[in-house]
Amino acid sequence: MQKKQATCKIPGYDKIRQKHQELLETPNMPVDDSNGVFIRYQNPVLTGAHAPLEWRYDFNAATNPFGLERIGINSTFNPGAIKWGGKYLLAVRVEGNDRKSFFAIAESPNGIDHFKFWKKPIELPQTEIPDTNVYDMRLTKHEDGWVYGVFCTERKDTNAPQDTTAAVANAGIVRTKDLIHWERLPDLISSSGQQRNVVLHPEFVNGKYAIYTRPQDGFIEVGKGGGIGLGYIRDITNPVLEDEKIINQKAYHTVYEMKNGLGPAPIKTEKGWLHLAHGVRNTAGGLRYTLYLFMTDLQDIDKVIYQPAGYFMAPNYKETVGDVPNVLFGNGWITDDDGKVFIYYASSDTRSHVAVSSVEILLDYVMNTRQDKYTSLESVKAILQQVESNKTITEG
Ligand code: M1P
Repeated sequence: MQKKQATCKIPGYDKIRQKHQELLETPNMPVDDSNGVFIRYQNPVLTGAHAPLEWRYDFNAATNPFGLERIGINSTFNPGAIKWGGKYLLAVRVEGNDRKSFFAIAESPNGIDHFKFWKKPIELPQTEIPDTNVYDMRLTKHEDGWVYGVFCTERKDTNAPQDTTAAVANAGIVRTKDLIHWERLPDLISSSGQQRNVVLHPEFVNGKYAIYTRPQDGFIEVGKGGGIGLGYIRDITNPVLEDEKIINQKAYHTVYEMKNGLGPAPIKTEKGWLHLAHGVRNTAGGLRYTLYLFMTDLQDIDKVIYQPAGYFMAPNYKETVGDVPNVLFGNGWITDDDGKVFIYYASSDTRSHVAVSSVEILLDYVMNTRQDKYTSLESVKAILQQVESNKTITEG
């Protein structure tokens, strides 16, 4: 049988390309059920199906006569975010069918739709001990002039060679001036067994780099550790963590009862540093991840000055479904010059979404929502007080 020419296109390619293009060009519309604090959008901004066809298909009919997808992309989630050259850029955790995650940049002209991956994923430089898996990059435009990407690097726990699930998580650090060329710095050096959800603060504090952490004893369970920590680094090229202390604790019977972790680098406002974080509680149906906000003092960045009770955003019905159900995770947000805030979050470790708010609204939410008083009775009292004060309005 005569071999097909190597330059042949696979059958059905035009249809695949057309469907992919349609997906990329689908407009995203606001959902009409806003609670006033943020507006969700109808469609995810990125799914596995958004991944470029060139990553997935071998378009040579001689080597792929049936036009099969050769490399499957399972999910696109937990994106870091940055405004860059007027565009909205996401550093997305892309996970293949092989379970390995990597980072790829996707950009949109408006932050809401038309997100398109750059041609190639990021080929992350390695340290002496290569990463097995990498995920959840937080992008920080630092006042030292670099853009830093701090991410979780996961490796096999060599102390438990027989346990095929035993792993160690730490913070990997890269920096760039153009989001194309990345310089790898040493991983975070801390006294904690493991670290995840590590985020660089955008400004120096007393001449040092300030970095948010989440020390933990085990890979999944935080154990005796946990809580959002803050520590300092003198030299980012030798990132030894000093003076780490927990600034935002987990607490019994709250949405962050089991663990919590910071999302993106905080937004600086005139009232304080605005933080987005995730809190985790356990349920009979497994872990539930929701997003919450808090604010720290502008000068004393280790001091929490506002923290509304409960969650800011929880998975809606569609978002509860995915590879790891009942999870919202947010590690990227972008503030426009007019104060509009694009909150990028992922649902159930599967897809990425956007919700839109503003600095003004988020400040009002954080500063004027009641704090948790930790009992049912206190929650009822808060409602009764509101009913009472509403009487003067509704009953004249
Ligand atoms: O599966 C939910 C999330 O679990 C981890 O987050 P945390 O360490 O806070 O529990 C991370 O693996 C994260 O990527 C994932 O979305």
